[in-house]
Amino acid sequence: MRRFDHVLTNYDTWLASEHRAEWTPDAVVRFGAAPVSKRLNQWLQDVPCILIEQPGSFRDPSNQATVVYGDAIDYVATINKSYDADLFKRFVLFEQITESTKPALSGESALTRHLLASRLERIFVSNSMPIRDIDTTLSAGQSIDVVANRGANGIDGIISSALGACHDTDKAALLIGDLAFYHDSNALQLVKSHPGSFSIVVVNNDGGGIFSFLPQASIAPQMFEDLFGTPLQLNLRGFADTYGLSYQRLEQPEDVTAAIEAGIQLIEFPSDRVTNVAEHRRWTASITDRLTMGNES
Ligand SMILES: Cc1ncc(C[n+]2csc(CCOP(=O)(O)OP(=O)(O)O)c2C)c(N)n1
Repeated sequence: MRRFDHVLTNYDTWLASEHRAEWTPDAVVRFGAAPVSKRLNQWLQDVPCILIEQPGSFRDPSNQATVVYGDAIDYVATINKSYDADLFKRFVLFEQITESTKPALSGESALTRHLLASRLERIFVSNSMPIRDIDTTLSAGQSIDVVANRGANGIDGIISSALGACHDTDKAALLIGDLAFYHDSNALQLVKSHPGSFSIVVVNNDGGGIFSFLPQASIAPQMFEDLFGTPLQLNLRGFADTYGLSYQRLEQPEDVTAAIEAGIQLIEFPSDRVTNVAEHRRWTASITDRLTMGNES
C-alpha cells in the first residue's frame, strides 16, 4: 500500500495526540491483516469494522469484524464515495507535519529510516521493535518489499525465515533485535551460502527493548531486568568470527547505508533500551504538541 503516495502512513505517531477521540471514524472498511500499530487498534476497537476477505482466510483474531467475503476491487467499486473531506484534509496535514520531522529521528528509529532508504530489494523485519519502527518510519511512496513473519508475533526462527524469504534476491537485509538474533543464531551457518548479498542488521540494545515501553517498566529495576529486559551481553563480533561472516559495528545510524552497499553480512548497531524509549517519546511528543484539532499551534 505504501508504494502509493496518497496513503496515510504516520497514524501511529499522530494518534498519540490527546485529541484522537475527536477524530474517531464512524466505521472502518479493512482489507488485509490486522494493523501492527497498537495505538491504531486501540483507537478503532469500538468502531464497527467491515473486513473484506477471501474465503478461507482468517484475519480477525479479535473477532470484532463483520466479515464480507469477496473481491476487494469489486467491493471498492460499490462503496459510497462520500467521506468526511475535512477530516481527511486534517489527516493529510498531520502526515505532512510528521514527515517533516522524520530527519530529526535518532537512534533505532533513525537506523530503520536509513536502512529503508538503502538500495535494497527486500527487507525482512523481525517482530518486537523492528516491525514497529518500520511501521513508524516507512513513508508513503517508498517502494520497497517489506516481509515479516507476523503470525503470533514470535521472535523465533527469524534468521531462517529471512534467508528463505530473500533467497531469490540479489540484495536483501534482515532487521532484527539481539534476543531474536540469539534465538535463531545457528541459522548463521546458512548466510555464507546465500546466493545474493544478505546483511543482518542487529539492533543490539542488550535485551528486549520493547518491554521498556510497557507499564511493567516501572517495577523494581533488578526485577525488571531479570524478568523482562533479559540482557545477554552478546559479543556479535564473536558470532561473525564463528560463522566466518564479515562484520561491522556502526558508529552512526546513517552508516548503515555504506555497510549495506559494501555487503557486510553482520552489522551491529549498539543501542540502549532506556535512551530508546526516551527518544521515541520525545519525537512523538514533538509532533503531537503541534496537532491541535488539525491546526499547527
Ligand atoms: C518465541 C517467542 N518467545 C518470546 C516472545 C516474547 N517477546 C516478545 S518481544 C521479546 C523481546 C525481543 O527482543 P529483541 O529481539 O532484542 O527486540 P527488541 O525488543 O529489543 O526490539 C520477547 C522475548 C516472543 N514474541 N516469541
